[in-house]
Amino acid sequence: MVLSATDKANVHAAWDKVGGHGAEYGAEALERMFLGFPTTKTYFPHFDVSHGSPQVKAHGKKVAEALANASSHLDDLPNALSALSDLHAHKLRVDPVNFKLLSHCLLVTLANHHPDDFTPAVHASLDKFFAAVSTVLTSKYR
Ligand code: HNI
Repeated sequence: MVLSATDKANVHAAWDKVGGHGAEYGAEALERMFLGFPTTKTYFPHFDVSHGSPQVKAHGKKVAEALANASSHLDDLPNALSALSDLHAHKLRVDPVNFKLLSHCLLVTLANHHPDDFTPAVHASLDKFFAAVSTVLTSKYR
């Protein structure tokens, strides 16, 4: 997944817009994933996944921080996400299809909060970004 210079600029601009809302958006994306794709809940049997759950909020913050970190290391995602890649592949063993589901929910969440910024071009760049992150997080399975 190669991000062009324009894609990179779009990703940086989008993350600037997210600003201090990362944790909130992360939790919203997770809630959308759990509701829209209930099979994803099987990876979180130890979580209260109901609306407003403190566990979902805390996890949303972690996911958002990882994505913010990724967005500032677009030229070196494998290195920036190495530890998370080990975790998801070797310990959590999340089936790669689930990354597409979470990525979709992240896109919907961003579109919901920033409709005017979510142009087709920005949509495409963010989709490439999430696909690139997902590729790294699922790269150690095989
Ligand atoms: Ni994921 C833990 C980031 C996709 C299931 N995940 C984390 C952590 C981060 C993270 C950060 C916390 C690591 C730590 O504590 O050291 N996950 C991401 C990112 C993506 C992603 C950036 C993709 C964009 N994870 C997914 C998907 C699933 C998933 C698609 C399953 C549907 N992740 C988990 C589970 C944990 C987890 C399960 C452990 C949660 C816990 O706290 O027990």
